[in-house]
Amino acid sequence: MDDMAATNTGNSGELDAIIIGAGFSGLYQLHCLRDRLGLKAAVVERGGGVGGTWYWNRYPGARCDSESHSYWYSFSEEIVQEWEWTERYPGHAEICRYLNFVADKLDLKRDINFNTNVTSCEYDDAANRWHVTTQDGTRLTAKYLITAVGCLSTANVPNIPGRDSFAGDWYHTGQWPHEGVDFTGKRVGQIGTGSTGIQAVPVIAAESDHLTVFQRTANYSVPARNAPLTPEFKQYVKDNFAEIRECMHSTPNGHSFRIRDRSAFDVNEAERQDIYEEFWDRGGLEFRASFQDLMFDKKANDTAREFLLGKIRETVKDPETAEKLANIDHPYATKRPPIDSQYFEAYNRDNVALVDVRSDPISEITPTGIRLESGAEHELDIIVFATGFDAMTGSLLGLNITGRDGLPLKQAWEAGPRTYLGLQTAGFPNMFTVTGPGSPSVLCNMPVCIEQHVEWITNCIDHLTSNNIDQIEPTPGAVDAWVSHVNDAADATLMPQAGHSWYLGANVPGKPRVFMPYAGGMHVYRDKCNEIAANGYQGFDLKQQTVEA
Ligand code: N01
Repeated sequence: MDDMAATNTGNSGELDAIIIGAGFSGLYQLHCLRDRLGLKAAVVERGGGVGGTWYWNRYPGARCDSESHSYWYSFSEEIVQEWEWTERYPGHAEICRYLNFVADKLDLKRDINFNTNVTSCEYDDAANRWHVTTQDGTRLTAKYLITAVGCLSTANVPNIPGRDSFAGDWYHTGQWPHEGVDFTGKRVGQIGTGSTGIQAVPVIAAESDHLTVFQRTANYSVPARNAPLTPEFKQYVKDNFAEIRECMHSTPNGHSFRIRDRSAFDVNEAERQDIYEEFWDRGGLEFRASFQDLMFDKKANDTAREFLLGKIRETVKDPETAEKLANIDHPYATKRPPIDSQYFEAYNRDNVALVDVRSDPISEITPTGIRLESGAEHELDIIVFATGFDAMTGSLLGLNITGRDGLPLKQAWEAGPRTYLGLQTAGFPNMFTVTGPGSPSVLCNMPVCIEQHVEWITNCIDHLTSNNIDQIEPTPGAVDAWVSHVNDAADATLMPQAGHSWYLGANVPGKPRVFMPYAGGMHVYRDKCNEIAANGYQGFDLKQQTVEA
């Protein structure tokens, strides 16, 4: 068990609310329902400790791409003042320490059932209750079900023929062993060059005998420029947190920087290059904020693309490898833009090779390595799958949720997720999802959208309780209108142009292709949610139930 884990507290029986997941969302949701509303609430968590995504993602180089002073809870001034981050971007271990600190400070662990897998969640129409069953047969019952399972928590391990015949060891980055992996003297193959793969490459390259990277889609990356935080910066954050929070709450992506209010064509080419150089030197996700039209105008985006491709060619010494890395098929930031620490530089090492599996796909995994369609073989001792997640819907569908009249969520979402505000689905009364599909979620700095959702859900439940309302559920019309608005918001950006993106579900064979997150901006979304609540929960059906005698 994890060293920071708590024991299973054995919460069971009849509750007001069951929360699934003990990551950023579930912890705050528990605090709000239990300590603010005084409800009887418990969390069910499959991991042995708190952390959610960060409990599992312990792969080499795992670090958050949001800056530490924006990647934490902002609801408590006391917590902000007591906690101190050490680096510009927090590593996974520090994030886990932070979440343990918060959980202990708020005394949350006593109401969390760790090491507990949910096997089904069933809505009982007659009783207006949710029954949650766990793998040991325990049944918890509550009026409200809150799924706080994260957007990127179900590993996507591609079913490549022969995978189970591999005589070496293989790992998925999102299910990394807690004891770590010793790469010393090993020939490692890594499949995948998304945000995770790009973080892992330099670290595995330094620790292993040899690393072969299997790249299907080449990717842009901007240096993170991680560094220890200075005492002055730490003090600045503590002294100015209200202002920092105001910025995070009023920007489309929830970061602590603003998107510059200028077009890429408001400046001449030389000035534009200087601006890109300045943002490149500054490092991080802020590069995307250098001009306001990068996500909307293909020509503007092309200017960023050319700059970034130039950087790859400048950095990578072998021209053939540089061309493979620069052969990028989508506009910049239309897939989640990675940031890195010496990613392209790693290809200048003698022990790193790049294999383009777009032109020569993987045909099978053999006992000794990976074989390509051309017949080329790569002998390996370890395979690392940095192949991402069944994002946004995988973990929700994995809960085997059935709503009114036994309707499975899988069936309701057969053609893709259909929610109102990402918060609720028609036919699933009193079930709320934190950062669900149809909400800004993964297009926003996660703690910001998590806090907004948790607070909205808390206020909503408070409203229901205070007004003796038994049930809330969106109307089918409100769901239809929201789904169509989510599509329109995506279509207004360049993001749907990245055909292979997990935003569209395209990375999982057979998954419906629907743009899942809400691309209209977190600030816009926040206002909409507030307005809907202020208008008496417009678009939701609020019912007093006639309970059978
Ligand atoms: O996953 P991905 P990820 N054969 O899906 C390739 C967040 N995150 O874990 O693009 C060969 O982006 C796949 O290729 P393609 C962040 O939101 C956050 O890297 O499908 N290749 C791609 O290259 C991020 O976006 C932080 O053609 C295969 C890669 O595997 C999200 O997690 C840090 C393949 C998967 O990339 C997911 O990132 C890290 C196959 N069969 C990640 N299947 C933070 O800082 C897949 N690939 C918070």
